[in-house]
Amino acid sequence: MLMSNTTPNTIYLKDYTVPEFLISHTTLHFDLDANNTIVRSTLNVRRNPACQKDHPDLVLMGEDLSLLSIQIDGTPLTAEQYTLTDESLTIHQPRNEFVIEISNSIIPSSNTALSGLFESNAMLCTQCEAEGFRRITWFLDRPDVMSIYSVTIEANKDKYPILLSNGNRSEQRDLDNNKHAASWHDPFPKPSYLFALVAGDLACLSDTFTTCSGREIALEIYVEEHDLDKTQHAMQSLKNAMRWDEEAFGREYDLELYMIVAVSHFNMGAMENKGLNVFNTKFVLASETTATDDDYKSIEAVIGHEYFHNWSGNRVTCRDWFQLSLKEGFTVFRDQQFTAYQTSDAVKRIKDVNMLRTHQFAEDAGPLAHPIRPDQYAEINNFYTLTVYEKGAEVVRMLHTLLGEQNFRKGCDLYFDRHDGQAVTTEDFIKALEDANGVTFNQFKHWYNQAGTPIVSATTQYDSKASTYSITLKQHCPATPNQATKEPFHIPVSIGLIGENGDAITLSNDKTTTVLELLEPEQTFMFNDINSEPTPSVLRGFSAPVRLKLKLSTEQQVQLFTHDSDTFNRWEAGQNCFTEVIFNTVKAIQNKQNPPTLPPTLIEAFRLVLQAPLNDLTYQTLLLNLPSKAYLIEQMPTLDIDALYQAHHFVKHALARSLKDSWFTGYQQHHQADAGISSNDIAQRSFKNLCLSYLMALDEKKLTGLCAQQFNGAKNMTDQVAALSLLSHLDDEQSAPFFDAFYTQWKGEALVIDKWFTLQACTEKASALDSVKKLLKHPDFDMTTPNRVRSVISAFAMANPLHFNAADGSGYEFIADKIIELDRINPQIAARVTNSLSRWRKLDADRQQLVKQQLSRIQSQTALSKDVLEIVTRSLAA
Ligand code: B3K
Ligand code: ZN
Repeated sequence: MLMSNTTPNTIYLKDYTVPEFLISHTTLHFDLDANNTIVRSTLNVRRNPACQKDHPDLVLMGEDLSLLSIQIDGTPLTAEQYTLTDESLTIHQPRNEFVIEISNSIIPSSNTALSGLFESNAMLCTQCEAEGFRRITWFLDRPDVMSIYSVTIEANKDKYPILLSNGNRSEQRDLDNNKHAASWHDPFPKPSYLFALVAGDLACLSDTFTTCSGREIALEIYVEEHDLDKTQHAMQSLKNAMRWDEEAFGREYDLELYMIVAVSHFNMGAMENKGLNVFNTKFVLASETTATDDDYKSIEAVIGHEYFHNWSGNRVTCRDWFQLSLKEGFTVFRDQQFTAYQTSDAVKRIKDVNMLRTHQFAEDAGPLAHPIRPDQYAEINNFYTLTVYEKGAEVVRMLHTLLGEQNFRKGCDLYFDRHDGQAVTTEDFIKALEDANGVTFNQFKHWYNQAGTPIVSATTQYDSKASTYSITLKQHCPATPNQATKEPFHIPVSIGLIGENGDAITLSNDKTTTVLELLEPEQTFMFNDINSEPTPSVLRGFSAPVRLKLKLSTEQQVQLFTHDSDTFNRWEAGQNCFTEVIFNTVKAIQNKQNPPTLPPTLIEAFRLVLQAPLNDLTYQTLLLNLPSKAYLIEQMPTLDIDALYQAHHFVKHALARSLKDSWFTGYQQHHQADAGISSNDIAQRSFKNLCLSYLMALDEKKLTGLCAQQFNGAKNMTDQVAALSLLSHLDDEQSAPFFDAFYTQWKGEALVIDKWFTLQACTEKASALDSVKKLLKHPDFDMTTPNRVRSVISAFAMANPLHFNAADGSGYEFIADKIIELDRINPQIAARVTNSLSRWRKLDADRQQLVKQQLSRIQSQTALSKDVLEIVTRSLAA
């Protein structure tokens, strides 16, 4: 804890030095008790030959620990031989090689920060990434110290019949006093952040997986007994992921056992601890009645993500936390490829880009912008960001685009081979891709050290006499904190040309798509033998994380929306048209003029898509979806939230009215209350729920009745939540009975009740903030459960921009109160919520003042965590 107004200590990448000592073997003994756990650790320590320092001290990190005893090579240390502070245990000038034994106690039941060893319901479990291991015992808690772990856990047999740790089981035995012990050994050296321990009364779903080399792996998913029937999908997802990683990346699983444990109290989605993943229940548990189709998909994606870390993160890990994107960006790219393979390339790409542009671009445009490999931090947990993860994945995707599938794979094979068992840097990753292919990526590396979203402006010129078509691309990247100017990026711009009749034009590479490599601030690319002026389809597949500025006429956009063979750009054309229409409507509202009417060609193009039988109905649904309000907020230089909502409603209403019959027919054709969870059922549901949302925009009694009918007759969570979400904006008298019915039906199902909280926190009704305040008094609300906090407080701050940005500042004040309260319980979660106050520069002058007041109020609190202090300080910095 820090005193108020102190700037948190900053750690710099440039200061990195190799560790002075290494720990070859770590033996841990736990005597578990929720109120007093005794940890005994035995570390085989030796001087690091790579460190040049003479007689260094051994500085072990530790936090919130009580020291019981300490000895070296069997002899207790005298008081002069060591120094203890709140953050470290220093052994003065020890020998070159020795065994240190430390005994300490911790109190898991009071660990509400959920970092280290903590209690969740009746179980005990750990979270060590990034720096939680030091809250268990003193250690060289840094990722470049990799050690082999042997662990013994001792506990009461009734309370904790299941005792788990990393690696393979080595022994289980009974002890006196109704206790028992289990021993585990993990043969793979690992950094402390991958250590895990779980103890509890858990039920288990078991299965097996036979690897490509014929080894049989035991698979075990542990949950609380009452959730056992919701684990099948997670198990199938795990098997799919294991198979895919063998086929797509040649990666085989290494231990005899792979375990997943679902816990209710967790700061994030899941954690890739070696052989023992710990998951938020949200990303494990699913049944048709309790989980939506999207929940099913995210479970498969997260299970895949954590599994893929076994190679990209665990076997090859990060040298230091600045390299976080080495494992996270790469693993997100791998999980995206996996999901695309399991579902649809087109749909997956659109969803990922939508998320990136809505949320990561916002981060890159605000005071918290940082490169995917940051060069400084105060609290590393604040850097598990969309930039490090999602933009990091885009950077890997660009490398994949530039090298092509096969060469990219060659590079990855070399990377895994060369660095197996090592802790490395993003430079090492690039070097492996370069060496495997005999190429260099010097300029490309700016993607790692420069923050901000580049703007690429494109202009075109057609010369009918010479039959040439040229495109000029200019790049520029706005300033970001600590980086006023930038070097030009290496940007792959995938492009195709569409002829007059809508056909794709064959380009000089005999293909209809080619990748232009933009390296200079400005570059012109020429296409020959082009017989009439084409429509350009630029940045196909969103080939780089940039903002593209390209002026196309409505006719050209409609042509792309109708004919582009690139599924991403086809969707993008529709989005661009509607973005323009909505922003024109915003302007009209601001100027108190009549809103413009929708271009008839656009409505017609929409009608065609709506009525056409397409192969991929989920893709068709996306084509018909208006740009979200969140996306539009990011696109607006100065936010006018009220005008934006009005304009969005106006355009949606106009589209709903123009195509009312088709929406209605679409709904009737695809609505089947009894449908299951086949991909076709899921696609039909997404389509008809979109139709329903247009119909509800008409605000007609009969159509509200249709929605109510869907709610009442719903046999799956997707339909129930889709209907309830549409009903949630009606006045209380109309919506309350539905919320009451939902609560009565699902009381006790925590993940479903989270949805109930969220839908109320996100209502557009004027009473939103009052209901949020009421929800916090609900007996099911609990500040120590991150999922619950996210379902109400984060939902309001991040997903209800209308009321969060209320003109009187009540939204900001409320969130600031909650941040202050939360910070004393769980700093990581509090810091996440604080992000919502960072984008004040895009608000009007009055609101800017209101947010700044709240940020300063938070900053002036005593004993603020460094997590929140860092976000507040950076948010306020000029
Ligand atoms: N590596 C973890 C995230 C840890 C977050 C620590 N604050 C999950 C993941 O990205 O797979
Ligand atoms: Zn990850």
